[in-house]
Amino acid sequence: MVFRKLPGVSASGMGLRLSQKFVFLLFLSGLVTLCFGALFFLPDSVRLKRIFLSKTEVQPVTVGSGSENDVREHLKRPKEPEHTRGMTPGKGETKSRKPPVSNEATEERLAGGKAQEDLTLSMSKADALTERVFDADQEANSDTFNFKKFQGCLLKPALGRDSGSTADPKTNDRREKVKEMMKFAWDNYKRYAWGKNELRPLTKNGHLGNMFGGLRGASIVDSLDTLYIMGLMDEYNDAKEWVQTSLDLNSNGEASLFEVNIRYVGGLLSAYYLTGEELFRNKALELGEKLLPAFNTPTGIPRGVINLGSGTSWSWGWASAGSSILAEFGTLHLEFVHLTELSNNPVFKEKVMNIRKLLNKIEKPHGLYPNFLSPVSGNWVQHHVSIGGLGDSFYEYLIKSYLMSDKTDEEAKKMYYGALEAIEANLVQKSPGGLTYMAEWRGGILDHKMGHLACFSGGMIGIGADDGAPEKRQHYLDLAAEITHTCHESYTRSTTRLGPEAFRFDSGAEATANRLSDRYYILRPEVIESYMYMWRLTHDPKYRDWGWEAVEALEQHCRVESGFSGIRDVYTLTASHDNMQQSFFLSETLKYLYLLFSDDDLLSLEDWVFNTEAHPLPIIRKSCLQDEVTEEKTVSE
Ligand code: DMJ
Repeated sequence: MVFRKLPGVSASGMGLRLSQKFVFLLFLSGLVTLCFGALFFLPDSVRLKRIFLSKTEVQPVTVGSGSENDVREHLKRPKEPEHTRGMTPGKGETKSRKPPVSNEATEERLAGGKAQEDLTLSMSKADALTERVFDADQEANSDTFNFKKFQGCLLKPALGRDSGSTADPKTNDRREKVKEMMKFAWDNYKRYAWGKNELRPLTKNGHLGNMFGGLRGASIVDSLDTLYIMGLMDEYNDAKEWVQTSLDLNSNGEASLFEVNIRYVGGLLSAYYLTGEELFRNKALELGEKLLPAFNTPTGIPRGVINLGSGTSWSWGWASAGSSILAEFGTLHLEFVHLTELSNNPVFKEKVMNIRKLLNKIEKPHGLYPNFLSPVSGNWVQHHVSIGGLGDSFYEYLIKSYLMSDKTDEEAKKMYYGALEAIEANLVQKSPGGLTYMAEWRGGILDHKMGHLACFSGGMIGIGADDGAPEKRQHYLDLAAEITHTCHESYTRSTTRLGPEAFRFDSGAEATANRLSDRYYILRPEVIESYMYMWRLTHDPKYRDWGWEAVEALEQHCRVESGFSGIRDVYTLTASHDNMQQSFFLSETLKYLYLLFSDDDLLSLEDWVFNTEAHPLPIIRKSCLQDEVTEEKTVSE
């Protein structure tokens, strides 16, 4: 082959230039590849990454009411070992990664009632745009909430005429006993676990866990309102001071959106509404703002896990096909409506109204709401329906949204009664022994099991009874009483007189647990919660007696030297404690007991609804709040 010589360039010189060019080009292409590769390591919020990867990162999830086979296939796939699970996603698969968790986390998530399988988080594919919510105007507007006027719109003083004490000495003694339990639980938390999330009462130390994304003091924030209504003012003041000086919201960990919302946002909101302390309002708004990026998904349905620092969000790895959980995204409404109320910023309410809109639009199998929904496609991922874990508080928030809106939110009302009708038609069962219970529904097949979590439904159906169709009102009240009775039976049929985590109505079981793994009791409130509502609605003294039975059982089996602990088996008297004083024991279990032994005007149901963590939020009386004439109407407390 003849090379035509270029002027002034020798053949060997030309070969050298060519190979130099080749090396240069090779280097250049390597550099470009490296740059693109590096994009994958940038945090999700970095702009370049969003520009280059946003389209390709959002992968379709194979879901939908019509694709149950795909879903079954997905569920059948053998699980990868935890340390590698989902680390190298293939095309069309969900990215997931293992969060920095210990075994303790399993207990915590079970405590929240939402974790059923493992703890792998699947990484969000949508951008986590951090949203600066408050512009200067809105910040100015946020000062417009008039606390005095709000108080003037309450029908009764928040704490009642005499802080809720009753005319009956026996009931008052019981009430004092519950207060003593709260003080005992609190003092031990303060002594051994101050600033941590929960107390470990056997080992006498604190527990942080990883449910709250690095936030601390869950027991403090969860206790503020309980301490306040019980008149434990020194303790309340310590709690308030801690919030002021030590509640740091600038944490950078992965939090459960649901848990942070119900415990922290809910706890801060109710502390504000009870006390008027601006500190609580400001903290609630600051934290609410940090939760907003979780809604940045193709549908606006938030993912379950959020990094409070970066705003990046994930779906729980155990939730199939990167789905979001009904009880999690459906349990934001009350708090977010109040965040808008207090800030004058519509963004919070808009986010939850968007969830509502999607749920209204989507087809519901037999009128039921399945537990898993894809935040990408907006379709159901599985047809598993439950009034217990994974579904529970979604239904609760429908009826409470209606009540909290001063009965103006007709859409919530329609959704609630529609859902209840479907539940009655498909889930409500009668056992051979005559006990009414709520079964679980799996694509049309019933699982005759009821979780402790589902026992809240007695109270829920009770508070909704009065606004149902006139011909159904008595029926709903009867149904509420029957469910509450069944849950009470699950307590009385155990040796400790505390109820198991789940009880069954098959293979000869009648409100008893037959599996070892269902026998634990972790200080949960739901059964007592229903006693409290049923007492307020009927004044049947049996509910107070049932509550007292629970107090005695808690004292006998859960009280230890330094606090209260859950137990591993309600059917044995040789106590095996789980060494955990859950924060909801202080915020819910003890509060509901205290209210059960108090007068109805302490946090009257005419003025307040309780969020799912028992934090009282006021009914929003728009017309009164906007009425100039009622300005400064005073309620003497
Ligand atoms: C609480 O955090 C709330 O009641 C939630 O709705 C369910 N789980 C616990 C109590 O059992």
